[in-house]
Amino acid sequence: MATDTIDSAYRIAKQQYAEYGVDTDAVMDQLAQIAVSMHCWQGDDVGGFETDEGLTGGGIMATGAYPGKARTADELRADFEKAYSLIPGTHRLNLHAIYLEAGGKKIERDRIEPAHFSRWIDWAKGLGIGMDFNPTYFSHPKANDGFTLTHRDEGIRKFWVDHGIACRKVGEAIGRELGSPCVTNVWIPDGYKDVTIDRTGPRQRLIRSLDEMFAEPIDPKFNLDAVECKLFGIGSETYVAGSHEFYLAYAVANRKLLCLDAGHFHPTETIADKISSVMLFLDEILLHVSRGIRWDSDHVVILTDDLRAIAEEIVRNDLLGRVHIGLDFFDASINRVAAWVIGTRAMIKALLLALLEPTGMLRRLEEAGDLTGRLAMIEEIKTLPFGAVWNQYCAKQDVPVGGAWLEEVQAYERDVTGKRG
Ligand code: RNT
Ligand code: ZN
Repeated sequence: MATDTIDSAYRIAKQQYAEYGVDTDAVMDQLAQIAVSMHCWQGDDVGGFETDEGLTGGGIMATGAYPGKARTADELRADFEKAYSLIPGTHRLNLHAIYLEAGGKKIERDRIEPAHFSRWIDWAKGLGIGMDFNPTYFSHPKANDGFTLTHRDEGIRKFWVDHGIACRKVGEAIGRELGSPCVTNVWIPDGYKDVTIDRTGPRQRLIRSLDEMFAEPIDPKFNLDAVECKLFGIGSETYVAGSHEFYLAYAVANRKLLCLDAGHFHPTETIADKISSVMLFLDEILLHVSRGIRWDSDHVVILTDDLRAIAEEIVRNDLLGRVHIGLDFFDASINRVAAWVIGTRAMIKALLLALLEPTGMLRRLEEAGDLTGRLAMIEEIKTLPFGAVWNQYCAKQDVPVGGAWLEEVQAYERDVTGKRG
């Protein structure tokens, strides 16, 4: 798009928003401060570099066979950089433990060390971005029967506790090195496919495991612990030990971050409405912004009403400093670099829309009991020229405006990802 067109459209948009008391320049400055944590696992279908087997077990699945997935950490970093160059703002990298680089040596999960992630950390330092981290409780022989931190076998349970402890140390090192706290998020698949008699026992063991993992205090300047709840998974349709009630209570009682994944509730249950409740009892939370279709399918995030509602709750309640926004989707049926770009740009668009909302006016209508006016104005502001501000923001941030980014991904596919065997 021609710079002139972008500029003149923006000038008109700025006036229209000003009529509602919204300062679009200030909004763009504020938006530039928001870092979204981009998950590494979209780049290779949650495979990681520990083995060549890819994602096995854990009740999650990447479907599709689009060619060109990253096969090495170098390829994944290159793909990430390509995506990153097409997304406005400064964001973060969210890494799973299976993305370690151990120089071809087999490192057991309870033995991982910050050194195995030093190339990632150095690379992030070079880009000037923060990092988040995740222990990996799936794709492993000791997780094959569907149980990890809740395992009845003390040896196996201990192994996974030690993995969690090792990962917190990696998180601490990341936070120290990069000068920005690393959110280390614990998600386990543990649960039963069918009718479950003892729903309490696994949860008791989970408390014990978490307490053991979190026993050593780590400076929150470097590492923040999060726990992620879930309703069900493939193979754990009836019972998941780490349910919402379980982790909400655990997080409140132990001052941990709660991770709310948009795909982890009943299909019509959304996470936006949960934010204002849990933030009354927790200091900080983590979001896994995802898009479930009929189940926890982890479709690429797009600008849906659900996504907008999440951003609105964060912005309306002034929670940008306490809510960590992470993405969690993995689609193997489309170009993976494009998937990152589409999903992350959608998240940023939702935040921009929320920041552009004349919330003060809507709030006053609500407080005055003018519910007709509230609904009427919510509908009216939907057609304000948001796209002109978005284009201007992309131009200011020096990334492609509109669909121009797609050509860059296509060229990258031609020259790089498409050549991978
Ligand atoms: C699984 C959880 C979890 C994973 C990642 C890969 O249902 O959402 O966050 O998607 O750890
Ligand atoms: Zn998740």
